[in-house]
Amino acid sequence: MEEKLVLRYRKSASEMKLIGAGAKRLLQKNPMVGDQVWQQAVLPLGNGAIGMSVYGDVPRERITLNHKTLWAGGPSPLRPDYAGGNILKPDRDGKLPRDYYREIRQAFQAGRSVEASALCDKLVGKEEGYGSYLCWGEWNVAFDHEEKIDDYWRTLDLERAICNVGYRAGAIEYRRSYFVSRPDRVAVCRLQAQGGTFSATLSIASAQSCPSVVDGEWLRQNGSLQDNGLQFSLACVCRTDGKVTVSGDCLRIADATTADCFVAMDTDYYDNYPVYRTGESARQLQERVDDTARKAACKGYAAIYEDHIEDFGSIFGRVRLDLDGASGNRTTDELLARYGTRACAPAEKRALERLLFAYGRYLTISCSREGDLLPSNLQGIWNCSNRPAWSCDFHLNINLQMNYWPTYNTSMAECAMPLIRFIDRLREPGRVTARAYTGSEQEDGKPYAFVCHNQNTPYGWTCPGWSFDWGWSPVSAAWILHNIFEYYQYTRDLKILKDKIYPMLKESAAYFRANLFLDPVTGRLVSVPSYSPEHGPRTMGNTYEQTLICQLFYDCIEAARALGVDADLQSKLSDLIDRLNPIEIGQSGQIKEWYHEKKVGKIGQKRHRHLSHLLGLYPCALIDKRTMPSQFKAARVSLERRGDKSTGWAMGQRINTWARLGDGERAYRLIGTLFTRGIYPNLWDTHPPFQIDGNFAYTAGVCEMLMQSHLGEIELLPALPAAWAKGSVSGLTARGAVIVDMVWENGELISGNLTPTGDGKLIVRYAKIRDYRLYDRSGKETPCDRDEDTIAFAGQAGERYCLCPIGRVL
Ligand code: FUC
Repeated sequence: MEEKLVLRYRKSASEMKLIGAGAKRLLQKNPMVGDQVWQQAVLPLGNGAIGMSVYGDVPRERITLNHKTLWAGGPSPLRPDYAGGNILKPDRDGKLPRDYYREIRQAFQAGRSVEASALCDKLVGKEEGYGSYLCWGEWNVAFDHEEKIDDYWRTLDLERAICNVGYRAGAIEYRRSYFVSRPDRVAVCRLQAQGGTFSATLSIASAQSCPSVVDGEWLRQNGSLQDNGLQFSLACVCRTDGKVTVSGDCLRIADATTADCFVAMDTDYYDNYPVYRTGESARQLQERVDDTARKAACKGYAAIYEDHIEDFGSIFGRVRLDLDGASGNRTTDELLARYGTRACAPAEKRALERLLFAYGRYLTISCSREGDLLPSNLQGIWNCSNRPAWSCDFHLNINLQMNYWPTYNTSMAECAMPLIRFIDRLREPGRVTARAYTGSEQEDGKPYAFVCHNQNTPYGWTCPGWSFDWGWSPVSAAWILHNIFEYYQYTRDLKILKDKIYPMLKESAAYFRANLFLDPVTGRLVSVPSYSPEHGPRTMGNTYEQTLICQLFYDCIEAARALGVDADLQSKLSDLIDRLNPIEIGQSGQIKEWYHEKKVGKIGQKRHRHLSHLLGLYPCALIDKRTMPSQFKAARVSLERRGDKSTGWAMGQRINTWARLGDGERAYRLIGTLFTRGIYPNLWDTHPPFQIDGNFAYTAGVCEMLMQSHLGEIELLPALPAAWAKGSVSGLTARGAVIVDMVWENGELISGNLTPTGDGKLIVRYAKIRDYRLYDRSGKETPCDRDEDTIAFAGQAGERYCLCPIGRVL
């Protein structure tokens, strides 16, 4: 029987053994590593917008509260000139960034690259107003019982998205349950005692110095951020069979066997450029939040819980993975600690690998739901600090893309809607950046193209960063749009393609069409200046930029074709693609990262974490064994030379990239490295510090090892490692909106089900497909065209096709 997908602990967060020598001390030395207990041991819950991270401490519970929109920065009475970081006024020499842009290009074209490189420092933005994602505060429940307790346990149930804590103090069994409901938009907490009653004091400590006001069974916090006046409001209402009284700025619960608390919270953030506010008065916001809490309290715990289970499960339950593992009743932290040791049984490893796969899906659903104004950030939505690493922002030179890598193939496409919305809302400020930095405008001065660079915030901060070397990255837009285009590829939703996605693709393509120039040395059309993240050097074009522009043009053409529009543009873009020529092989047999590179490792950092020159292999599909066999081989050389050791997310990227190379054993080796170096006891991925992208990359990577679907084919078990010889998966989605289920044994497919949601030709690739037959739902053999390793057939919407070894009874 399949094990339940539950993270289990026998210790509260504050009592857990942390990873890394002197982990707690590290915190004082380097605030960038974050609060160690929090990042390694809390258990996260979320409904997309509201986040809770549970410590489960005794006798005083701690829960960090977050709201996705609680962001400093952006427009503010303190910053009347805020303009998304863009420099819009001429400098002392009377020049605008766009003037420097022209000079840089001309200097590069004339071969004066030293001068051109130096001038790149002019292509920066202003730091002021960047802001940061903030912590809302901490919810505390101090229980009256004695400190000595027995039988402590703490779990996070991934299928129900609920965290439970239990223990015994004296003769009384205590139990706490937490979840965050999407349908009712509240964080919910149930405190219970069995065998007696309990008393406790409930308070919320604001991280924004906002006092709590208590009144009857209500606790409220209403305030605004000093930095930008963003208003926030929280209302907590407590219902109990005991008594609730006011005690200072706390609620006092006494003589209760059950107390239910419902917390609603929100801000007046809205994604309307350039105001970024709903326009509500403080009172209107308070009333809205109060109303949400009141409705929840009236509806009651049981009904809210039931709707929550249904809502969460409706997405989470689509995919099942079984790797033939068994955790042997070990706790999650024990399994993790054993993972890299000889003592760890293979079945224990399989259990943990399966759990981490599910966790990536759990986290996606918890921090990115349709209707949210913002996508998930570097920590999803969970944050215990007002100064989180990298401001907990939206990084577009890989991180935000990575957050959404498993969204489509593991069947959670609607969770990408906040990403699509966010990028759409960057178009207006992004036009200002395009005009200011490159002069992309029509003859009448009207902007027609948008661009954004590496770092982004909720306040239209589309300028290049305040340092060229990490900030300038115009292809950030192209890359994230590839991810967004995949929404269409996986769902075939023509309406969203037409209304949202295609207009963005087209506008971004317009930017690059206007900003590609001839490199007289290579004869290419290049984006200039270019910088390969994050180790440069400053050049005329590089593989990273050329690849992503090329992919953008391909995506734009595919979208236009699907919609039957813009034939002219399609042919213009095809011509440009020919002149981009992104992939070149160097003297070491590697994919070059820069066009003047000869031997690998002579430019840049040999073991750099980014694999920017290999994006053509993954997540794009420019380099493939079928279409570019020599480049495919060269990609392997590059990947070998870059090495396996890296930060959390970069190990995740390597898993996916090795999977695309069809090397399951190497991908699996990286999984081992990730478990031993990149995962905390609460299964959050660490850069370090905690950065959630690596969690998503792992889940996407496992999927990529089991099924791939680029270039119009669905490939089954393309990179299955020996360690996963037996298993099954159901509910994956392939491009073309096809649901894929598989069962395998001894490393070979026992059955592969394909359920297309639309009519059309399907091509299936599997190493031993010659020995397989295809049947429809009724058991009738489906005629197909056969090639060496593929079959092709006409798929019909809703039919289920089953691939089975010859001679095996269905
Ligand atoms: C990218 C990476 C860094 C870090 C940051 C948030 O720029 O190069 O390692 O993950 O994003």
